[in-house]
Amino acid sequence: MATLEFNDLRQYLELVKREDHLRLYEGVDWDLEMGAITELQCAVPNNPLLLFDAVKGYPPGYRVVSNVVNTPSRVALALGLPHNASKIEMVKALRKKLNAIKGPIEPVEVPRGPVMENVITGKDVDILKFPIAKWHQLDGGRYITGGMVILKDPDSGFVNLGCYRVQAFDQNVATIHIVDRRHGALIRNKYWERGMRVPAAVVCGQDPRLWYASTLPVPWGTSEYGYAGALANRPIETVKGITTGLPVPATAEIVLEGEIHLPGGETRIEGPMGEWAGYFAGDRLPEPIFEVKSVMHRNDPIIFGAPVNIGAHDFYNGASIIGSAMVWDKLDNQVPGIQGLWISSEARSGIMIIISIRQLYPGHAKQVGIAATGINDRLNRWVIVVDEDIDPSNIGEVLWALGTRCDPATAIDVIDNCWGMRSDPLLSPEKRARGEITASKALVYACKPFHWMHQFPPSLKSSAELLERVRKKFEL
Ligand SMILES: Cc1cc2nc3c(=O)[nH]c(=O)nc-3n(C[C@H](O)[C@H](O)[C@H](O)COP(=O)(O)O)c2cc1C
Ligand SMILES: [Mn+2]
Repeated sequence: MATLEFNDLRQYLELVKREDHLRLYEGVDWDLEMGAITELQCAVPNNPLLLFDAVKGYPPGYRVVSNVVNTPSRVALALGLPHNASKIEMVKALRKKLNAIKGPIEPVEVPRGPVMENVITGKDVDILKFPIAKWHQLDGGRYITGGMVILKDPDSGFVNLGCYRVQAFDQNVATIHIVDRRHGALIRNKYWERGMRVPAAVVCGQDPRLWYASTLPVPWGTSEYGYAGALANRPIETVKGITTGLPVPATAEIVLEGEIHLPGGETRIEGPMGEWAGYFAGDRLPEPIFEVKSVMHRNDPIIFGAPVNIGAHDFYNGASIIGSAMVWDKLDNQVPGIQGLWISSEARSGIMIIISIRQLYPGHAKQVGIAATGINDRLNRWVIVVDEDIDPSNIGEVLWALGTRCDPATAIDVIDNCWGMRSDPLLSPEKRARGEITASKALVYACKPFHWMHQFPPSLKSSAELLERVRKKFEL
């Protein structure tokens, strides 16, 4: 059997070429065309991973990939999960895998790595020599969307990796947009409070497991390097950054190193950018610049693009598997009877959680709803609780439950003034101006009312046994 091992982005692309579907495009413009192709492909089930080479105005070899891990089969390849399993089976398999992890596997520093094939410093630095895309029509400029920002906590020395958007302005000027409560912002602010610029490295193109780690709520104090090492079951190799001394992945495609200036210093108006919720909703504010002092890159470098798109087959389709596994795990520690959990990708990251339960006692469904919304760290507007016969990842079945088992007058709880986000498209201009960054949420019980569930009309669905027997007999 062919090995499914990989050690960096290139080896993962080879794996996708062999086991899945990779499509090469040449002569595409970085200015909106790459973005539009990516967007169109997100409407196609089981769409290919997109590789852009010979981008308009750029020499061959300077490449960009998009739609990297947005289909269940490519998530399975990246995380070593079973292929062709149902979404819920994949979530279960990932939970098992994550629970088997004993702890972080710390990275190891090596003297040299492929990222050092090209080293550029001083006046020769030019980040626009890479075909960084403008993805969406209203984007404020060109964006590195699937990169990772490496920062070191000046107190404890732990190294944090976070996926934050990076806008490329000039040869050596970019900005890094970090939301307030992120680890990256906490670390950055510590330097700023001490009147210091912030040493930072931006990685564009890396092992997808490392990238996943940089997008997940890995606890404060645990380096995403250690988490990714555990996912890969081997330590991530790093080399010392030539400007910052920060550990950077030895097999990274491109690493930009430099300093984030102080808030009172040089700034650029950042954004807008098509964001997670599918809108240009965030504030357009001056952002202190990230001054790039050196660049390292592999020969024929590949930028990892991860623009947001609306579509059943976009990035969130894959992210749902991971998010669902993490929330389900935490929920299982608090309440019994959880049969399945799915974070709807269509509703956007964490906005809608659907949970199937076997109802065990009066109030059980409410307990599940309340616990789930407390656990979810994203902007969670909807929790839908369904019975065990409903597959939460099958939106048709969920709508059936909503249509037939949810009495709106009695089975929806609305809770107002919960925590919100500035990038929430529903945040009114008035609330935004007052700094009242809150949102409401609904806990929806689309399950049979507990106290008369045994009198609830039986479902017309045939038993699994009958269906299986007939399927076999008539080769359906
Ligand atoms: C494609 C993508 C883009 C993201 N862009 C940003 C961003 O621009 N700013 C931000 O603060 N978080 C962004 N995030 C979310 C963070 O990566 C995520 O919350 C992560 O857990 C943060 O890591 P940290 O807790 O170590 O800071 C993005 C996530 C994804 C998947
Ligand atoms: Mn972190």
